[in-house]
Amino acid sequence: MNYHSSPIVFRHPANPILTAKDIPYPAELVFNAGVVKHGGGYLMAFRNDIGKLKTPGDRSTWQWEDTTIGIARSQDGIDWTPDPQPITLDYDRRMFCRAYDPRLHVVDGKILLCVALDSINGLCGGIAVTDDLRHFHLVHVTAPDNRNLTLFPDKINGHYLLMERPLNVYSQGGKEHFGIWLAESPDLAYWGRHRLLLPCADVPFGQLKIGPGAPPVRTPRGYLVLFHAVHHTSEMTDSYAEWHKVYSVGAMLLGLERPDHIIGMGMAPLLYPEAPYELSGFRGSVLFPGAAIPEDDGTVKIYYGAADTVECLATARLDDLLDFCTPLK
Ligand code: BMA
Repeated sequence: MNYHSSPIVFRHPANPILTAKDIPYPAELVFNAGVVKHGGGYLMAFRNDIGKLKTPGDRSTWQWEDTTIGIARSQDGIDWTPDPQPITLDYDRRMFCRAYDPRLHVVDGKILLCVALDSINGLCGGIAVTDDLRHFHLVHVTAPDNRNLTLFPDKINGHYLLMERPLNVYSQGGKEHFGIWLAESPDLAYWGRHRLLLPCADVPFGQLKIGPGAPPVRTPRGYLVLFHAVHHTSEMTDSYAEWHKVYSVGAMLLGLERPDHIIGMGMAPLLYPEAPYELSGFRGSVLFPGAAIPEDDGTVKIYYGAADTVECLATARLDDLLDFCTPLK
């Protein structure tokens, strides 16, 4: 299948909008950021992989020495100024080795950060709170294997609502074939009512796996959700061993009263790797959406990591995005 980006999205001419050279501390790959509007401006939390390859020359074991999460601020959502230091997150270093792929939310006026956490016992998701945007405190860590957590902007029936993406390889014959799930909590710490929202089999361009990307946006027509979707291609998308994957951006619409009900979905990618900074980098052909910010002028800013190397911005009209989600019966 020959996919391409939808004509309703426009890459920003300033792309990439944040790269390692903008960061005032050691930085090598700056990508997969979360963004919220806060305090009259914009706030970004970005991933920064640094250090040396543990096994130089052997790309099949590429692993970076460390990953930090940085904060950057902006008045217009385009020009960003990073804080002087990365954040601290209080994960147990005997258990976990890194936190990455941050998502930012403001729920009930509180800033909430979701992250992925790697450990020798598996991949987990974490939810953290902060008072000062420097020190973050974990209030929940999932059991492995699960990550890509994103929270809804409102409580539903008094409960926080979360999208998550378990990596349930055992039931999939050891292969990737993962979908998006929902869970609820009265307090962010205790989660229950886990249920499947969208299996990847329902996404034509996400046959390997899909995962929550941008936290849901409340619109008059439903919650707009941008997600990442991964499919296999016979072409080598990166010289990384066995790397035949393409990560693109999909869109769906969930009911306002029933967010566990999908009312519309784009059956083709919204954004597909095409620009040079998307096609090559640490890992080519990877688009990883982390935020969708609606603006007063009817447009939406879409933030996404590109090629696991830089952070980018695209824009679309909200009405076009909603129309893009074909109603489902
Ligand atoms: C996923 C995550 C993302 C990354 C993507 C492509 O599994 O690790 O952080 O952007 O792979 O490498």
